[in-house]
Amino acid sequence: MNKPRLYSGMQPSADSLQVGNYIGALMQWRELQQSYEAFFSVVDLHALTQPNDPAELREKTRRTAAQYIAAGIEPSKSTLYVQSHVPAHAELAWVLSTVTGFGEAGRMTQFKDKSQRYGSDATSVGLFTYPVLMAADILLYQTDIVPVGDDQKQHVELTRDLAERFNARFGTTFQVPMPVIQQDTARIYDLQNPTAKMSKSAESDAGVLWLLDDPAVSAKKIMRAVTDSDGTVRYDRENKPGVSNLLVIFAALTGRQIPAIEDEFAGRGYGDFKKALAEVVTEEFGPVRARALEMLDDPAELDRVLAVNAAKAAEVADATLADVYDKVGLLRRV
Ligand code: ATP
Ligand code: LTN
Repeated sequence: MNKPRLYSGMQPSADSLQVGNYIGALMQWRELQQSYEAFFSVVDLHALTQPNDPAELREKTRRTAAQYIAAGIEPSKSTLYVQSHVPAHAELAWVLSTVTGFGEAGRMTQFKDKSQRYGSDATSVGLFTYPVLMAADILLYQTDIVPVGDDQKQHVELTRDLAERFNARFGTTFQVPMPVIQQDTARIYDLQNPTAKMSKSAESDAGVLWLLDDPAVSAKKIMRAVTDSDGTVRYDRENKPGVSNLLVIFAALTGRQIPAIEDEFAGRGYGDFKKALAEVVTEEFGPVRARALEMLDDPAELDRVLAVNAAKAAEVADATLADVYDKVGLLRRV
């Protein structure tokens, strides 16, 4: 029996992933890879839409892949690869761009936000077509589900529209994928600014817990996390965003329910609670960090694993691309 297909990816936009990436994405990917035929990519072509130092981008790409594996994505079970290693992504993106409306792409809120921030001269055409490349990633693999954060939902909806339009115009070619959006509790906020999403590219890193941080540094950040003057460990997103965020992290990493954690810390101060959370974080990330650093000590072996997986990915992707080229009427090279 063929398992349904799953596709997801992350940009190599930092040296380390942060706890939000781990809880909001990697923990689910790890689970879902058991019941899906999963493809996970490090989307380095997408990362080119931000300014990058070339040597650093290469390093971040390796580091992101190493952290996927260290967090439990199994490269012998799931196809974990680097996007640019499979040329079909860029090729399908071109074809899809010819069936994407200019207005349609212009309505993407991520593009509107970013282009407004950068100004029109610093906004590249690549940033505009970013969602079309993402649609190519997904459609090449005849994907059934795409687990992503809320912010990417609109891009997956566009992907569905493009697939349906292409199928209607040229005959059934693509599986129409479903977005799988994790619930609100899986959203992790910045420890210093608990109403803003924790993010790899946050302006200050004081409120970001990095997977590859030294445990002592993470502990310090947790002890300094913004709370409130109420003094009780209780979940109340509206009035106690800082404490609620820490509770969500605690619950996600231990697999425990929030009320049970509230009970455990009833009548105890924030200090005790934070100390316990620091231990949970150290226990969870200590081994992940060690495994990732060990892999990064042997980049040749990591590159080899990525090459094997890129070849697996290309087999699937090339078949879809060949079908697309035929359907749209490109002359085959003999
Ligand atoms: P950047 O700042 O470069 O945009 P990011 O840290 O916000 O990076 P992405 O690379 O955009 O993260 O996202 C990768 C995956 O991690 C996505 O599935 C996204 O939903 C998830 N993710 C990112 N940040 C969080 C968060 N704070 N809480 C829950 N999930 C998150
Ligand atoms: N745009 C996504 C990263 C991404 C992706 C994908 C996610 C690129 N291609 C395909 C799922 C499927 C982001 O910024 N998180």
